[in-house]
Formats: sequence, structure tokens, C-alpha cells
Amino acid sequence: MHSAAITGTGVLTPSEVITNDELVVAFNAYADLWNAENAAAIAAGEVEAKPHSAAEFIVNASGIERRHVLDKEGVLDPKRMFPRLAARADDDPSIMAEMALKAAEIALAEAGLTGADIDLVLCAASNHERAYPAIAVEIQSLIGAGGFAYDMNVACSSATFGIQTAVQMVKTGAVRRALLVNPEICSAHLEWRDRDCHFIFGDVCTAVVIERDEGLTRPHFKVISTRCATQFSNNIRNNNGFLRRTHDQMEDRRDMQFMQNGRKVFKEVLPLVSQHIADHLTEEGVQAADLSRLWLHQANKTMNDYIGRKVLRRDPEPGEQPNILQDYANTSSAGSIIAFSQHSADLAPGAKGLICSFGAGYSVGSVIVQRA
Ligand code: CO8
Repeated sequence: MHSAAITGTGVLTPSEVITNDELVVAFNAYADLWNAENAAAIAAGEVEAKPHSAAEFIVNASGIERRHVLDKEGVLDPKRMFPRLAARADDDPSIMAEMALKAAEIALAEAGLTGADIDLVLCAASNHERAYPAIAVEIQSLIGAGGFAYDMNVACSSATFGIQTAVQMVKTGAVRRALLVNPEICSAHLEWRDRDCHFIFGDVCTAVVIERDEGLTRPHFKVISTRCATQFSNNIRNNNGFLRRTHDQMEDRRDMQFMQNGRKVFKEVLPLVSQHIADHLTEEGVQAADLSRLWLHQANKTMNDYIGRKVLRRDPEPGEQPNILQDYANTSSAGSIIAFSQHSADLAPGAKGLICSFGAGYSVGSVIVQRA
């Protein structure tokens, strides 16, 4: 068996930003329009008026202050409320592949590699823009990688589960160098017309290079261990899928976008994640006190504060558990990787840390790493 290391990471951040204030202005204009159009039904008690959203609620409930998106104009148009992304010809790079290419370039440069050095490409995300061919195979071709490629989807845990897959293949010798990309176009499957969730998500793409840990000369992170777990729940769900036509259900239904019971998720996922991390550390003989940093899934600040306290058995020091959700919102699988990419270079050789994601499924994935 070989050892595996993370030798490069990259983040592609879309340039367009929506602040909470901008988001709320657009949502409230949409709600006013909808209420005016449905005034008679509201007066008759047949439907409920849509209440306004509030920027203060958003930041207090989640810690999110802004989010990056591929298309701001479409999201903020009260008569549209979702992004406008131009359709592409089959011969043009798909949107996810284009995002992945940019993040991959950064990660490969950090690792001192080119696409030709890669023999496994995984595209792991919470949605894929087409059924087939796999986006990963398109990326493999665009970067000139050899070997093979495929898509994975474990919702918010896609990146950590992808790391686990790549690490196992590197360890067994099935591949030597893997590129994992997480192009998350959350704006296209978020329901921006629902005030309970319209603030939650943003768009981004992350990339991670995982290699056999032999003869590495640049700074890197040894992968000590990975651990994945799933437990079925309907509390985070999106029913959109290829059977829609067969059900004669092509209308714009609410469950064709992201849906969640946020309170239940909060209550059920927290103990699951805390126990998962505790078990992972025990299994590997790593003490909580040995961890210099936690790079957690970026869904909710209160959730992360709670998990940090549970894992470290004290309040995390500033910088010990970096959050990026205030700037990016929840970017599904990419969140913990953005935190890792942006807040890991300062760790001293020998320092240990833990990447952990959690979300729909439910799913939890953790990766213990050590700076080298
Ligand atoms: N403005 C003002 N008031 C509001 C708003 C708003 N925007 N939204 C809700 N309210 C009101 C509610 O109506 C409610 O009022 P009342 O008490 O009168 O009923 C009150 O505020 C409180 O509402 P909530 O109970 O919903 O508020 P919470 O404190 O629970 O906060 C959160 C809501 C932030 C959603 C919180 O529950 C949370 O973060 N939960 C965890 C969610 C989570 O981590 N989910 C993971 C999902 S991500 C994932 O797995 C990947 C999926 C794939 C990606 C999908 C991309 C689109």
C-alpha cells in the first residue's frame, strides 16, 4: 500500500456578488408582485400572502453576508428569480467543465503538475448539468489527462467522499495522481422565491490534487485517514430527475428545486457529525488537542461553532476553525475545501487538521491531514 497526499488546491470564485441587502430588496419586490397578482385569493383565504425577507434575519440565522453567483441579474430580477445562463453548443465546453478548468489550473500549478500528469479525474458535485457523458470525462479531455474519469454526487459531502475515493485509489496503486473538482452551481437549483432558503447558497468551484506520497518536494498535506458515513433522510431533498416526463409532471413545482426542513437538519446532523468526528479521531489515535485546525462544511455559523466546541471540548481560538460562509454562503461540497485552501498554508510542518463536510443524504465525510 502507498500513502497519499494533497499537493494542490484551487478555488474559482465567480466575480458577481449578491449582498443580503440586494437579495432582500429583490425578494421583497417579487413577494409584493406575487401578492398583488394573487390579491383576490389571499383575501378569500385560499392562499397565504408571501411575507417579506429580512437581511438581519439572514445574518443572525446563518452568518451569511453575501454570495458569489454566475449570474446576478437573473437572480435579482423580481419577475424571474433564477440565473440566466446561455445554452451552449455540444462542441463548446460545458459550464461545469469551464469552472473546473479554472480551479484545476490553480491546483495543478500549486502541485507543480500539468493535466498530462493526472490519471484520474473526479467531478464531484451536488448536481450535474447533464446526464451523460460524464462532465469528468470532458474535463479529462480538456486538460489532457490520461487514465479515466467519472462523476460523483453525494450532495454537500461530494468533495470529501471524492477525496476518500481518490485516496483509496492512490493507496492501492490503481492511480498515481488524481484531480478532484467540485463545480457547484447552487444558484441554478436554489428556490430564490422561498424566503426560508433564498439566502443559503452561492456558486463556486474547488479543485484538489491528490498524489502518491513519494518524492514530493513541495509543501503538502499527508492524508492520514478518511472516513465516510451516510444515513437516509428526506429532510434535504430535490425531486427533479429524468422520470419527470414519465410522471406528466413538467410544471414548475416547488420540489423541483432544493427543499429542506432546516430546523430538523440542524438538530439531527449536529450529533451525527460530532459523533462521526469523535469516532474518526479515536480510530486513528488522534487526540482533539492534536488538531491545529478544523475546516468544516460551510452551511451555518452556529452549527460550526457548536461542532468546534464539541470536537475540541472548548471554544475554538480565532483562526482555529475558519469560516468562509460569510463571503461565499453555503457552496455545498466546495465549502470545506475553500476553507482548507484559503486557511492552511500557514500551518507548521507536523501540524494536524481535519476537513469535514455534512449535508443531504444525510452524509458526513472527514479527512485527517498533516502538514509536511
Ligand atoms: N427573513 C425573515 N424571516 C424569515 C426568513 C427570512 N428570510 N426565513 C424564515 N424566516 C422566519 C420563519 O418563517 C420563522 O418564523 P416563525 O417562527 O414565525 O415560524 C422564523 O423566521 C425562524 O425560521 P427557521 O426556523 O427556518 O430559522 P432557523 O433559525 O432554523 O434558521 C436555517 C434557518 C439558517 C436554514 C437553519 O435552520 C439552518 O442552517 N439549518 C441547517 C441547514 C443545513 O445545514 N442544511 C444543509 C443543506 S445543504 C446540502 O446538504 C447540500 C444540498 C445540495 C445543494 C443545493 C443547492 C441549491
